[in-house]
Amino acid sequence: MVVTSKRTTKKATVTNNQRDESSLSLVHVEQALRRLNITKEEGIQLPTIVVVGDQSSGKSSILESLSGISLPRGQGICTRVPLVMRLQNHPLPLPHPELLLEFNGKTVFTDETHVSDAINIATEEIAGSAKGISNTPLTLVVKKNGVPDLTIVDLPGITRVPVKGQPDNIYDQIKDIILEYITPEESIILNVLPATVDFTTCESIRMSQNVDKTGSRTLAVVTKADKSPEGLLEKVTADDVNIGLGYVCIRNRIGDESFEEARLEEQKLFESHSLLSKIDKSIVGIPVLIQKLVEVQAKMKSVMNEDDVDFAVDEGIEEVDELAEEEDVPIANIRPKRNTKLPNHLKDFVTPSLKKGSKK
Ligand SMILES: Nc1nc2c(ncn2[C@@H]2O[C@H](COP(=O)(O)OP(=O)(O)OP(=O)(O)O)[C@@H](O)[C@H]2O)c(=O)[nH]1
Ligand SMILES: [Mg+2]
Repeated sequence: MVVTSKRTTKKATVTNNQRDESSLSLVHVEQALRRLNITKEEGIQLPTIVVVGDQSSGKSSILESLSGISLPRGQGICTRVPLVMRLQNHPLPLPHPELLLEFNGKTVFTDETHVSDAINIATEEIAGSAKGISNTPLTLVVKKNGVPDLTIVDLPGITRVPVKGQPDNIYDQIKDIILEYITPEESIILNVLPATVDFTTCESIRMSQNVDKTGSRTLAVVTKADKSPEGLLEKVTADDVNIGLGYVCIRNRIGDESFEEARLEEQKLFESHSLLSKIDKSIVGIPVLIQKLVEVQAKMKSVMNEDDVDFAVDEGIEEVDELAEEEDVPIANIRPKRNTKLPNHLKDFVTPSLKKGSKK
């Protein structure tokens, strides 16, 4: 239904388009393709998962847990530019995943050991060395055997009070960036809520409710379950904040733990903690979160009728092809690609209840 309205708009645009307006329409087509998450190299990546939450709520840690790749994380403001992580399954079991960063028109090849430093260097180049933020995104492509094809955007955390080196309007700047990413109806909003706080006070809830009133494309991820187990069961059962896609409670990697150690600790925590073990196993743990994301993504994709998507893509290709001729830019074929496998580093941790749940 979303695409239908787009289809009408786009048709009109193409019909009215005059060749002497080529630069204007190139911008238009590029914007439309970006909205659909189509890139020339990779084809369609629908839909995008956007991670939002208050500062230090554990957003980047979630991306780490999903990808098994170390990212900058820590206390105070850490993520200062949007990080678009494109997880892509590699058909062959590589000894090391292929990692590359794209920003400011540059491509930087990196590896698992250096990726976190490379992101910090790129962030400084984009947003300066103080604590300011920027809306210029950094793209991290991760090609790894066994990962699900997901595009996940990590955003700066919401903060109300500027710290030294931040402009007075830091809150508005962050809010604008978040709204830009969560407003398109193709975005799945992953709302990160630390177990340590009262969910009704979370600013990210208010923002997502503004653009997704029924919560139909909002999934809540409760981090730091290890830090505040008291009352968590009640909080996720009460659902005071209109989370349509439900909750998943997790424990991210802490300190220097390896990803495997972290998953074992998480598994132990939800199995044996006197309070946390009472939470239904179908809403706890990183493997459950991945399974849910893959399912939600597939469901949203099926809602967006294939014909409509193909129509939009073909229209986009036609338009871009025409303009590419004028601009002398090579355009690769654009086709949907999808993969719904669990990452290798999580396969051992899939609980029997999850396997049972996923058959439903
Ligand atoms: N104990 C515990 N600590 C966590 C958990 N998740 C994240 N942390 C810690 O919380 C701190 C903040 O984590 P980040 O992932 O950087 O948080 P963020 O939301 O990305 O922060 P900003 O980008 O600054 O908004 C780090 O020290 C993490 O190690 C968790 O599940 N349990
Ligand atoms: Mg972060």
